[in-house]
Amino acid sequence: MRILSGIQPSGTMHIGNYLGAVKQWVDSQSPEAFYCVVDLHALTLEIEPSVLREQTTDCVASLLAAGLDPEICTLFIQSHVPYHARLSWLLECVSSYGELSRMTQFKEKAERQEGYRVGLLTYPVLMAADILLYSAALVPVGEDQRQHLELTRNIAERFNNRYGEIFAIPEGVQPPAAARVMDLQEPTRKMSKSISSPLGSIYLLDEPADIEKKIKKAVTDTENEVRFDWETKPGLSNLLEIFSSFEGSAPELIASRYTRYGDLKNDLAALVIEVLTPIAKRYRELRSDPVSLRTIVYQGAEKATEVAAPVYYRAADAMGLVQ
Ligand code: ATP
Ligand code: LTN
Repeated sequence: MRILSGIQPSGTMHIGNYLGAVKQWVDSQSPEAFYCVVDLHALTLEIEPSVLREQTTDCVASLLAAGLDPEICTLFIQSHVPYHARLSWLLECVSSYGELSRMTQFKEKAERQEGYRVGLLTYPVLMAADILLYSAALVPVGEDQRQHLELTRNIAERFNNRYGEIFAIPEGVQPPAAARVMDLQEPTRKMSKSISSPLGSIYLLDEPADIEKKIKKAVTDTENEVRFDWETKPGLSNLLEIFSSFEGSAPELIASRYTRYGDLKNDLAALVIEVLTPIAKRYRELRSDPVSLRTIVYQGAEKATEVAAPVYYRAADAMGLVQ
């Protein structure tokens, strides 16, 4: 089954990205899986060119460290395959201003800055292009991307109705737990790369002592009953979902093992450290060899182009562009 997903090189990867998306990518790797570092998407918010350059390579190394194997799947950088931007333009011409301006993520991000970029508005169309170019059946993403996935399906269906059956209609896939990891300090807001929250986010490359500190300081509540209940105990439920995702058992079951918040936090910290430490070690090895990283993504872009180019030309032809 064809899979495509992407991640922005907009900052250091956190456990929300890992549990919500990247862990699923690793688990569903195959020659039919395409994963991209979406550098064009990262231009929708202010970012220094030198920072973007570094973070793009950091992101490639993090994905490999987390377990992607370029011998099995295809890993590439979005801007290396020019058909993404080209198809995005065609799809902008089948999308409406109204549907884009209704996107929750657009409204939230536009609110945070004056004079936001047009790319922030059209961003989901580029995401639709990423997905549709590969005829992806499945798109493993966190919960925050559900609305963008729905939009992608609508754009694809509209295109197919108007111009003929060119695009496959994709399905979003979310993990059973931790599809929306919340900030540890503000458990009503999602853990985010682009909002700085030093104590609220656990990064893949954090030192064990920092992981322990952040989990110990995570906001819970004034009761002392360990119960999985998002309504009344968002902080604790967030920790239980993270625990559940790392351990692979139900959050309710984990809750039943504890009577004290402190014990739960200690065990969770030990588990997170056990999983992240080898990832951080692999990251440092991989990141110290940028030439090999570049070779991997160049080869990835070649494989991606073989799939993307014919789909782009079929869409362009269907719309009436002379071939
Ligand atoms: P930003 O906060 O800057 O928008 P981000 O942290 O959401 O960035 P992206 O690169 O936009 O990161 O997302 C990569 C993947 O990680 C997406 O599939 C997204 O759904 C998932 N993801 C991001 N944040 C979380 C989260 N807090 N919980 C679960 N999944 C998440
Ligand atoms: N919009 C996503 C990142 C993204 C993506 C994609 C995810 C860009 N293109 C294609 C899945 C498929 C985000 O911000 N999390």
